[in-house]
Amino acid sequence: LLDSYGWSATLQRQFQPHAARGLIPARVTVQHRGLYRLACDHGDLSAELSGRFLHDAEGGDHPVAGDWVAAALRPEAGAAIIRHVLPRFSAFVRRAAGPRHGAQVVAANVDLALLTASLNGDLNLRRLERYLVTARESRAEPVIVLTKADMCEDVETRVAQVRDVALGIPVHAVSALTGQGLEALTRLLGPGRTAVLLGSSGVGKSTLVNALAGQEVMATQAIREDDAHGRHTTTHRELVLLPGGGLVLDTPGMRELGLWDSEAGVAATFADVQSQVDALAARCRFGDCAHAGEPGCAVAAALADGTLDEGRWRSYGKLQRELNHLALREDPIARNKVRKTWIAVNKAQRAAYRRRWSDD
Ligand SMILES: Nc1nc2c(ncn2[C@@H]2O[C@H](COP(=O)(O)OP(=O)(O)OP(=O)(O)O)[C@@H](O)[C@H]2O)c(=O)[nH]1
Ligand SMILES: [Mg+2]
Ligand SMILES: [Zn+2]
Repeated sequence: LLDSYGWSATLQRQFQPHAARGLIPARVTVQHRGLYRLACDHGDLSAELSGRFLHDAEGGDHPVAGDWVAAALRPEAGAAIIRHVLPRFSAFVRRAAGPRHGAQVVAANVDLALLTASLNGDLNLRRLERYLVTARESRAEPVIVLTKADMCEDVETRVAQVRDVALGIPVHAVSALTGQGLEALTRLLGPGRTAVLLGSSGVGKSTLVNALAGQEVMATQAIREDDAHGRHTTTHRELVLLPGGGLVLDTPGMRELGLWDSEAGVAATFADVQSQVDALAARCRFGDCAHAGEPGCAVAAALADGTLDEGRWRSYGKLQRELNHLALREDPIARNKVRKTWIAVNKAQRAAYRRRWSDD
């Protein structure tokens, strides 16, 4: 059973010290507040966190859906206690929503980040850029999925607009209703490969899971008629094993996606803008031009005549300011702790990944 959930030789090695202490390996399939469901060789278990997670600050990051954990079986049938989280090879991390500061890990150990937006209504490219930044930072492979193609008159134009900001990241138009594009998605999800669906409420994430699974696994609900917003139908995260052997993780729709520690992600997402600005800067009147209203600014001229896309330029600046603000405000110790839990082990891998994105 573990193999079908993507267990690997690397994980097996990392698990050795826990095995020596009599713990069993398992993957978190459902996460709902403090309650978990685990998949393991003993079947499906319900689990809670150990006291160390709950009371000890050193317990680190709580497990999330997709995590591999070391658990202790309890005397009651089908129950376990989660003692450790194994190092994550990828994590989609955002700034926690609402007044709570800090990072929130939305999904862990995913190979693919399916960034969803609906073709029903206005496409928000600026929001999509946020998803791209966070996904490029996650070490999962980003793929853009435009849903509800059956409700759009001009799919090709929309796809082209999205491609302009995707900088080579694949874009798929799909419809759960007609089946358009589903085969292409299924092909991306080979056996043991995990994809997470991310996006706003109502875009059709759960409907897509059901279509891929070939059965009603997740509840779905019509969007609001007045403003076409979703109703936040899904309230927990759930990893679903597909008939073809792939795994897809459904998540609750996000109201906002605040950036967390994403310098490399921002740089990669706006690499085109940055190289354009680098070239223009040589023609600014002042050598130290900040392109913020100085006379004789070549960037301002390019914005005025449309050679530089104003929407993207503004978006780039906004996200950079958001990161600077975060760096000043957040407690560096808290930030380090989050980084530590999933980055330390794979530092070299991460460097290689960054090179991969910065090369293009
Ligand atoms: N026409 C059409 N409607 C769709 C499609 N996919 C989803 N819908 C509808 O969109 C509505 C919302 O779908 P959900 O799957 O519940 O959306 P969700 O993204 O899971 O929303 P949250 O769980 O709130 O985040 C439902 O009424 C679906 O029937 C599609 O491809 N075409
Ligand atoms: Mg849903
Ligand atoms: Zn300038």
